[in-house]
Amino acid sequence: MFSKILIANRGEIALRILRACRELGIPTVAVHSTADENAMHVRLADESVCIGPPVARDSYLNIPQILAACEITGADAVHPGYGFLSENARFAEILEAHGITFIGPTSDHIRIMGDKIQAKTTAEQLGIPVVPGSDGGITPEDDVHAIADHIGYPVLVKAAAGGGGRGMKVAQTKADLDTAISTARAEAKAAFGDDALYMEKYLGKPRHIEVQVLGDGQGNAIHLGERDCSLQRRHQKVFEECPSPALNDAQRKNIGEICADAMRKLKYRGAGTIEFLYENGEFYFIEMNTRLQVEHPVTEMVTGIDLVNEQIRIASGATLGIDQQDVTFEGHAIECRINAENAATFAPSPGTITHYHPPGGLGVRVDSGVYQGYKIPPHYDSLIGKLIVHGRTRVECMMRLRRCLAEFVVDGIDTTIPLFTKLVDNQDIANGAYDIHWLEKFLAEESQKEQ
Ligand code: MV4
Repeated sequence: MFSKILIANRGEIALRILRACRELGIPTVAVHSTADENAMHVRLADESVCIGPPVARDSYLNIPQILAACEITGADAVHPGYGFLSENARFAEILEAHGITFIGPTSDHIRIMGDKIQAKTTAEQLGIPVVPGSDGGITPEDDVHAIADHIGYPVLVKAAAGGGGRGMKVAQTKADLDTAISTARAEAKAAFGDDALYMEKYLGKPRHIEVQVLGDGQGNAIHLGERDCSLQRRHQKVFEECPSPALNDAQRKNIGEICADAMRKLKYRGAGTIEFLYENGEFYFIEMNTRLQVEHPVTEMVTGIDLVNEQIRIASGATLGIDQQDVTFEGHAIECRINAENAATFAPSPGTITHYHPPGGLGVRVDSGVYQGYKIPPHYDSLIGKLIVHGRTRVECMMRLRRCLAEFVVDGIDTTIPLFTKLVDNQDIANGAYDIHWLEKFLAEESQKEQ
């Protein structure tokens, strides 16, 4: 096992990792920017190292500084959390070259999944159902009209280096195709310095359903069910649940086994998430994330499995300690992302938290990095915490969530809590009847009402 783990992140996820380390009896090192001197992860860690100025590029993304922090403290492993360096294959390679373990997949697997064309080709070879589309990328020499006619309109042009919704263009008909491709190519070149594109059938009203997997890099892998993350705004998830209200046990088992089998063949190591669009009873792979995800707690609440503990054990060379038969799904969990933003306009709202009272009680988990008197710096993303609620049924979970939202006090700044108060009382949400476009439509209607 590791003698010391450096946590290359901040906020709630740094605390989440720290807690897993503490339970394993492993000392921790926090790294922080000058803006985060008073952050909770710095206070709770056994040691801390300041790695640079507020701007993330010079601190949380500064590889030489993080390496130096490992050297100074004697950390022999790094947990990257999510965001920042978590899917940076070069970072994983550099750490390994210095004899430090990257708590995550191999750099090869990170690199494959980072290229959305390679990810899709790999998924298809592994037996995962994919969205019908171009066979690999589309080049200027290809007969793109023939490819699109074969797929059938509408088609979606995507950037290989994209993901998270950047660099996508829909062509409703043949007349839109050339413009869609040239604008997508120009945007991809400008945004990623890589103009590789591919084409897919455009799905009109899918849900976003993702499968959690764990592999040990030695050919053992399991799935931990799915999460429904359809409620998004501008490609940012807002509300996530486990299980998906759209699936039955047989469907879960089927897609879960397909994913676990694929991970066995790939000899995948660590935690991963296989993302699908789900429409008319069919799953279509879109991307794979090779990191721990923000919404991992809903899976933990329903399975009772500590994903960060498993990531650390696996990274230390242990084999997967859990058989698929040992994974059981109990009840229902929902996560609400609490952002320091106005609940109607989504304007960022950094500043000092004057009063803080998180909810508690049975089935309630609050993962957060804030405290009363804490000043939220303006330099980072606006996620300040997550409210995760578990119930024996979805109805019980929703009732508990309503109670928790009423109890939650965060004064001094605007938060997204009032949005969730509206969502828990909405009939479509109560029915689980939503797709990836539902939230944006709801927000547009709400802002009309305000006028
Ligand atoms: C799609 C799609 C429809 N058809 N692919 C957006 C982010 C990226 N991860 C994939 N995305 C989409 N891919 C096909 N073939 C619609 C989206 C999409 C979306 C997906 C998941 C959650 C929210 C979304 C919002 C808009 C578009």
